[in-house]
Amino acid sequence: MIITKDIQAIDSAHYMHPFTDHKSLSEKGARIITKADGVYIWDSEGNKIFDAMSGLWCVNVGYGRQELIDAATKQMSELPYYNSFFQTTNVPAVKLAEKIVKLAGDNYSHVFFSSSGSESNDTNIRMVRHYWATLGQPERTVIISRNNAYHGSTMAGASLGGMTGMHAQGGMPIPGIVHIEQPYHYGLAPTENRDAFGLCAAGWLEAKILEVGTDKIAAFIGEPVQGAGGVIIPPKTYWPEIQRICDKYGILLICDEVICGFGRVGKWFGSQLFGAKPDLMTFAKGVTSGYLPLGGVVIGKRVAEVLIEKGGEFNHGYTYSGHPVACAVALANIDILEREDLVERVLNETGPYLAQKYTELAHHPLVGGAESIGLMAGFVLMQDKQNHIAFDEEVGVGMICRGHCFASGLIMRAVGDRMIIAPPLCTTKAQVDEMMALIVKCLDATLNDLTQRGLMEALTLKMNVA
Ligand code: PXG
Repeated sequence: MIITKDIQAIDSAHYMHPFTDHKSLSEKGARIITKADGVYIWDSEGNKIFDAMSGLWCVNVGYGRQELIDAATKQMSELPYYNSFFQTTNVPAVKLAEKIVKLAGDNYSHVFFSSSGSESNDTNIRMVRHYWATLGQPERTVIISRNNAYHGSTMAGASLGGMTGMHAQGGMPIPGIVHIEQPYHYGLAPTENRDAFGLCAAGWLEAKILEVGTDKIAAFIGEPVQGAGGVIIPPKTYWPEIQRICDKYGILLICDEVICGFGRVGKWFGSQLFGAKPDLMTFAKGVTSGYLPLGGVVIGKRVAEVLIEKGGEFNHGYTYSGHPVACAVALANIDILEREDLVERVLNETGPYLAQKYTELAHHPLVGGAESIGLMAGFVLMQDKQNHIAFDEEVGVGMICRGHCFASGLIMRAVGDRMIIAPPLCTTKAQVDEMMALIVKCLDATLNDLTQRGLMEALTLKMNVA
């Protein structure tokens, strides 16, 4: 029997959480999640909550999958651990590398394993610089990334990312990483033609390449759809143009597929949907549906051939690279995704259904720029969407809305004023309906709350005049 108050007190005394203001958390106490099944989680007070964030964008096959538990148990009893450093290997890692290369397509030949997205992006930096040094161009070191990107929380990951709050702590970005503006149509140029804006945003890459020097650039990195940045879906013109620019200057393209990979947007990898052919793809999260930590980099033939034929020893690796239990769970997870056609269902059934629901949601007075792709979606809470007027930052409207979601049994994430979801890929259409009803309920509660606080007066006045 869990006594909520006791666990909260110990939590507060000893457990330092990621991305958390501990002073304010200890005042109210952390919510203790105790069990989960399918798309639902439960807290220690017995509340059932619809997890519309799949944990943290990772529990793609849903909670409580016995196949994953069995795969882990079996592998743990056979071989719980062995490394791949000293000319040894293990069967699950080999099979998983082969499987991931197959899913990635003809362009790819190898996989490097880590235990997280952050580590994988560290690997990417090491790998692209080693690649260019091997080719006799060691001055090609600079990696171009984007504002509001998320690539992890290690020094390298946070530097690649474009989160100003993260850069402000700890002296980042590290040298050799520069940023361009993100392709956020609704936020940056809502009145411009969307496709024209996509080309313009890709053009910022070319401008940066020319500014830094074409012979200095090693690679460009981007998430096919920015996740932690608030589900920023780029115009369809963006990625093909990015690819064209990378090809023109011969620079490597890295797609960070940590969120988009393994089915989130209705393809095995997001780049496959958007018409890009990255040289390297970062993955983590959905590869095991979060049941165990695993990440890695899918390596294109262009890079693999150079590293293998001419690169000598790559002085890089992690204790848990190719961890047999994590790899066995990943194989079982991919098996579920295939057997239940989950990726295809996201593309043709649940994704389009969610898109239709988000189109309807756009009629809500608070909702601006509602859009979705596959099973990820977002909108902005707007004070006056007709005139594109956002709430004052001090209002913290995202947090107000998130509070109503928590209270109503829904996990929906706030990124500033953007409210985002990424439910498990096993979510059924009936569960999409259930989730949408909760979202509308929370939006109505937020509107009511804001109205009572006198924050919607301007809008009410305008609506009355209209
Ligand atoms: N790349 C991307 C695209 C990610 O979304 C990482 C790398 C880093 O992965 P690890 O496994 O090192 O955490 C991520 C992680 C959020 C949130 O607030 C998102 C992530 C992590 C923590 C919080 O949405 N994504």
